[in-house]
Amino acid sequence: MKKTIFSLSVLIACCSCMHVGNIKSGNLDIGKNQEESDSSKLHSNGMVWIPGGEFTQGAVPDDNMAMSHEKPAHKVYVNGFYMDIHEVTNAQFREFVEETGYVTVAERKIDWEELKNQLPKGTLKPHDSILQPGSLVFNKTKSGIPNLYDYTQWWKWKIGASWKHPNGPGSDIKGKEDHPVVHIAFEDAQAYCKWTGHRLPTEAEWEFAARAGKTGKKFFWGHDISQLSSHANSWEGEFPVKNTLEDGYERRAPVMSYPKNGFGLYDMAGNVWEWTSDWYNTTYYKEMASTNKVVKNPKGPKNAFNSNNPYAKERVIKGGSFLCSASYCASYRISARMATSPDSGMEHLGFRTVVTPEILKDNGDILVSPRPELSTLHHSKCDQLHGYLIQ
Ligand SMILES: [Ca+2]
Ligand SMILES: [Ca+2]
Repeated sequence: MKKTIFSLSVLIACCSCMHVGNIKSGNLDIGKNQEESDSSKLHSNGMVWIPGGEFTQGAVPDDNMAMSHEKPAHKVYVNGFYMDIHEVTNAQFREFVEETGYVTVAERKIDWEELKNQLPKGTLKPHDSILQPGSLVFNKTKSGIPNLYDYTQWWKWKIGASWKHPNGPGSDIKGKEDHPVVHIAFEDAQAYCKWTGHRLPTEAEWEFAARAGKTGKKFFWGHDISQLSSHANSWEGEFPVKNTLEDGYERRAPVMSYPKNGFGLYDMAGNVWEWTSDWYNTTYYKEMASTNKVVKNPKGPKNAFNSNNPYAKERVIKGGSFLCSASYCASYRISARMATSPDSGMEHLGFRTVVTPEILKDNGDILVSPRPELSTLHHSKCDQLHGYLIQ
C-alpha cells in the first residue's frame, strides 16, 4: 500500500447502489432504441441515463477564472451512459464494506519502504508515531493567508481519519448516512465500482454530464455567480479563515441538498470532488485540440504528467467541493479540474459511478421490457435511506 507524496508532504510538514441494476440484480431497462426509450427519462436504481452527444470540453470563452490546464477547449463526443444521480454516500459505501470486508487505503498501515520511493531522495523518515493509518483533514486557519499556494496551511495529516471518521478520531458518520463518503483513494473507488459492476466516469463523460447541454456556460445553472449559494455547497467568505455559511453547510452536505442539473444529477458542482478514470497530463488538452477533430469517447492521456509534481502520477478529479471559494479555485465551474494522486484520500474527495449498456450486456444482466417496477430495483440501504425512489 502506498501513501501519496501529497499526503506525506503534508504529513512531514505537519510533524516536522447502488447497483444498477446492480449487476447482481440486473434490472435496467435497456432497449434497442434506448436513447428514445422511457428509460432515458427514469432514474433506475438511483442512476439516470445521460444521452450521448458532442460538446465542447474545457474553459468557456469568458471565464476569467479558468486555469491554463482547462484550455484550449476542444470538441468531444461521448456515447450515452448511466450515471449515479448523486455522490456515493456513507450508507452505500458501508454496505460495500460490510459485504466485502474491504479496508480503505486510509485505514491501512503505512509502508515506509514503499512510500520513500515516491519522495525525493534523502527525505528523512518521519517518526513511527506519525507513520500510522490516517488521512488529510481540513483545518481552518486562525487568520488570513497571504499565500494560498501552500496548502499545508489548511490540510493536516490526521492519524485515524478515514471514511468512518471523516474529521479524525472522535468524529463518526452516525446520522450522516446520506452524506457523501470521503477519504476515498482511487483504488477504493475502483474497488467499490468492481463490487457494483460499474466503473468511474472518464473526465469527458463527467464534464458532459455536468454540463447537461448548457453550451458556453460556466456553471450548470448558467452564468450567474450570485446563484452559487442556492445551487452548490461551496466555501463562502474568506478562504480558509471564515465561512459565512450562506449555503447552509461548512463541510459536507447531505447529497441532493441543492438543485439537480438538466440531466437530473445532483452536486455536480461542489460538496465533494469526484474521481474520474483519466490520468492527469498538463499537455492533454493541447493534444486533443491539435487534432482538429471531434475526439470520440476519449479516455484520457496514456501517461500521467504534471510538471508541478514530477514524482506523482495523478488522476483527474472534477466538480469542486465544499472548500472551493471564489477567492481560490472556483472549481464549481464545469470546466474546472484538478490533479490528485490516486492513493490519496482526503476529507473533500469522493466519487460517483457510471455504467454503460455495453457493460451491462457483457455481464448478461439485462432486463429489456417490460421495465421492472422501480421498487424492485431499490434494494440497497441507501435507496431506502434517501427515499428517492423515483417517481
Ligand atoms: Ca458551504
Ligand atoms: Ca460533487
